[in-house]
Amino acid sequence: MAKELLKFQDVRGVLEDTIAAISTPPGQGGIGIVRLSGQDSVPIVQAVFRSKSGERLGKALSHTLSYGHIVCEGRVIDEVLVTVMRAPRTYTREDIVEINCHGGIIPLKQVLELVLAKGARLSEPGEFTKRAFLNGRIDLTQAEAVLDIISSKTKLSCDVALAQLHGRIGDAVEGIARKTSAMLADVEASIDFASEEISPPPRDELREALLSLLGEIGSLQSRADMGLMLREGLKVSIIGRPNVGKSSLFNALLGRDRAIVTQVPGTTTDVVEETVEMGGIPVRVADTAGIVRNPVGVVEKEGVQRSFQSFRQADLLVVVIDGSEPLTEEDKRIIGDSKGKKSIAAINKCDLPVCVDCACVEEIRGRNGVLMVSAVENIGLDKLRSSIAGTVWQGEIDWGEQAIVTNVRHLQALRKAEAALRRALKGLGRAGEEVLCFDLREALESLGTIVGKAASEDILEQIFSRFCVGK
Ligand SMILES: Nc1nc2c(ncn2[C@@H]2O[C@H](COP(=O)(O)OP(=O)(O)O)[C@@H](O)[C@H]2O)c(=O)[nH]1
Ligand SMILES: [Mg+2]
Repeated sequence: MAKELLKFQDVRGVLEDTIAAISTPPGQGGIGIVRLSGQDSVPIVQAVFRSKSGERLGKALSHTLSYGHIVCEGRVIDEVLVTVMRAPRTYTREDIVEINCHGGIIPLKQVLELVLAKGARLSEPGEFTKRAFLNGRIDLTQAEAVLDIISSKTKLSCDVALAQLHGRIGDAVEGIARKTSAMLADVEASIDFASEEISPPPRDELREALLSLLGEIGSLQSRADMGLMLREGLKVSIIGRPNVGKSSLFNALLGRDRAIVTQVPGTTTDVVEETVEMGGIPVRVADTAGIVRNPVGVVEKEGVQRSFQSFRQADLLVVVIDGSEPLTEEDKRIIGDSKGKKSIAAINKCDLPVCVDCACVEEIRGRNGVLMVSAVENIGLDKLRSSIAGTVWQGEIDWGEQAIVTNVRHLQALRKAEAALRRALKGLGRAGEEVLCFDLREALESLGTIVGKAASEDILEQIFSRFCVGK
């Protein structure tokens, strides 16, 4: 792949540098690592390293540790363990040296400055991973997966990112691209060698092949909603009139007292958000100020406005109703308003005698998704959690088999490829071979951007700038 990339991107100059960065998080730690990648990694570190055994670093076997000191003008900067990993069996496919220092910011900075002074260049964010991509070790989906693994919020989202790192999405997309490319080659041959009586593939055959490609893209897209939720998290907003127990429910779902709860209506004046895991999905839960028809005063007005904003932005609403009181007009209005969105009605305070007319709630919002809960007595909360997760998916997902699109960029490119293939399908029998080739090429190009075969410098910049410096 590296070769193909060089055709449209001049990366040679960039790859000649040796880059260096502190790869561990800032602050104090047991150890801290300064990492170098590039052809001069070993000589640069050798120039500042004095091994205990007296052996030069250049002589060290690949993937071994050497013990010694980093020294500057005869002065010991730190006691270190140095790992030498020689190309190509490394993260970047280049020579990599990692200096394991004592994990304080001062020694790390000094060691970094020293290797920079000896000729290394400070790496840009994500540049190590970018090199792994440019050197053809991983495709772009795998580079993105590295970022997803680092930032994943639940084990499940981490598992899906790991599957992506192992090439699940890349392979699926490459498979589709290969078939598209083969079809394109057949049609092109019939144009180029028309005089030699190579006839274009039969229409029926082309139609079938296009439909099959569209089917494959469709099945990738069909799991994207779920995948995006898994990566980005599900936005849930807890809404209802004042004092029904929204903040209590919010705290109960979080498992700690995050929001203030009192018996005074109007206690919550702002939106409070936290992320919790439910059924493997990262869920961003928002507790909101109680919605009243005629808010009084600036604070209440602003609070209600923010509640509506959270309401609009949410993927899912949990409408809380106080079960110990009869339904009010405000309740009915809020339940009615929530009908246009995915929502669950939680009838709270079910530890107290039930006064609310549940049939009326069901009548307004439909039968499904009405749950009895008690935030204080912890009743029905597991059911609420699984209902929230259940709005993203039902049942178990077989992670072993499926490629799951978790990334908006991939989804957009799939949509573009799909549109181009649909145009090709529509044009069959009407438009000429040249038009068909044009559409197929466009589909191929969109698919290419996913794995990085046709990714522009802009796309790369967007992706890798989101990494931290030492990754
Ligand atoms: N008995 C009972 N009281 C509750 C329950 N949930 C909340 N409360 C009480 O209802 C009052 C208002 O709760 P709060 O969470 O502040 O409501 P919010 O205004 O909707 O956020 C407080 O006195 C809570 O202790 C519940 O499940 N059972
Ligand atoms: Mg509250």
